[in-house]
Amino acid sequence: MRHPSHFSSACVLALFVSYFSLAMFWPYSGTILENSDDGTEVNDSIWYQDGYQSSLNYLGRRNTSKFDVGFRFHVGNLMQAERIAYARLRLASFGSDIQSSLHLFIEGVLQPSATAFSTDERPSQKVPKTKNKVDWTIQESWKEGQPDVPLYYSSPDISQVINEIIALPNWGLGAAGKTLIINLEENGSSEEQTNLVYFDDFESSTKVTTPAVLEIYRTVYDTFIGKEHLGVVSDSSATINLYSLIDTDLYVQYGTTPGILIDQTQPLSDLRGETPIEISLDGLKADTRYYYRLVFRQAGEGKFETGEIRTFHTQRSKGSSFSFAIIADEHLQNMYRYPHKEDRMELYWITLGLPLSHKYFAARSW
Ligand SMILES: [Ca+2]
Repeated sequence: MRHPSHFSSACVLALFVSYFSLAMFWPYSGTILENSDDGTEVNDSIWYQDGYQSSLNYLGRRNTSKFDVGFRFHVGNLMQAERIAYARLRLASFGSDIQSSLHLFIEGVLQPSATAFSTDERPSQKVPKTKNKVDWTIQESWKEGQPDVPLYYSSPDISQVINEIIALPNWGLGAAGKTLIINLEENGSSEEQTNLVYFDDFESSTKVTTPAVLEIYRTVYDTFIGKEHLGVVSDSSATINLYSLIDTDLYVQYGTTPGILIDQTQPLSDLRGETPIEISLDGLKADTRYYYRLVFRQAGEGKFETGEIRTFHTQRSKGSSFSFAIIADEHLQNMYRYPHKEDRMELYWITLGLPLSHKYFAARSW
């Protein structure tokens, strides 16, 4: 059999690894458990724990009315004084009314253990606040999701706010345990316009809600939401693809023996986060097994770390025998619309895993 080089085993392996990576490195999430863990505060004076209207939190400004939102997250797995690499809020949108732009900042409450909100303990009254604040400007309208098909919008990185809170010497030791409060504050939007976004408020166990989530990426490697994987393998080159949420410095070490990765790519500095990264390995030998690993750090920060050693095989010689798989676009993004969604994902992983199991291939495997 003759096979085009880009249907190489490396591509299949890469896809397999990347789907498994999604499962294995999903960020740690801080959750909301009670109705009083979130709500809207209007004009720093009135607290609506069920959301301002229609079970929705309002955030922003409508003329002289200011709408702020408070969240208390339960983060039982966080350790006092650990330093997380990245964090963001994810809010299930129910639309917006943006006439120009909505100016916000995100701040935390500097308490070792945060109790829930109430009329007497509104977000504005919870003190002291963190020194770190993160600006957030929203200019585009938010599209509207549905309870069974949520549409999430994400905040900028708020890791510095979280790190300031959990660095408190007695963080997590109070009666409310490992909890922390994050507030979203309207900050300087026009008083002659409406600039509001709406998102789901966690209300009760009987209502279908999509509560806000605090996503926590503890390590730099966790922020690689697209883990390193291969594409376009030829007889003399391969491309490593990667997607990071943060700015990074990185390069790749590679070679034909796993313990001795004698070659390396040109170091790349200050690569922008949230931008696809492609690194080419060139001058490779045909029909040869290669090993590689990432060497990376947060841009300009600290020591370099190394990733796991991964492997691929360059284009086989003509006439040689090998096994390969073809996969189709499974439309995984629609999966949650259907019943038994976990089963469908499991089936897909099994399908991807079959070629790797070697059992079904008598021919030479990779
Ligand atoms: Ca609530």
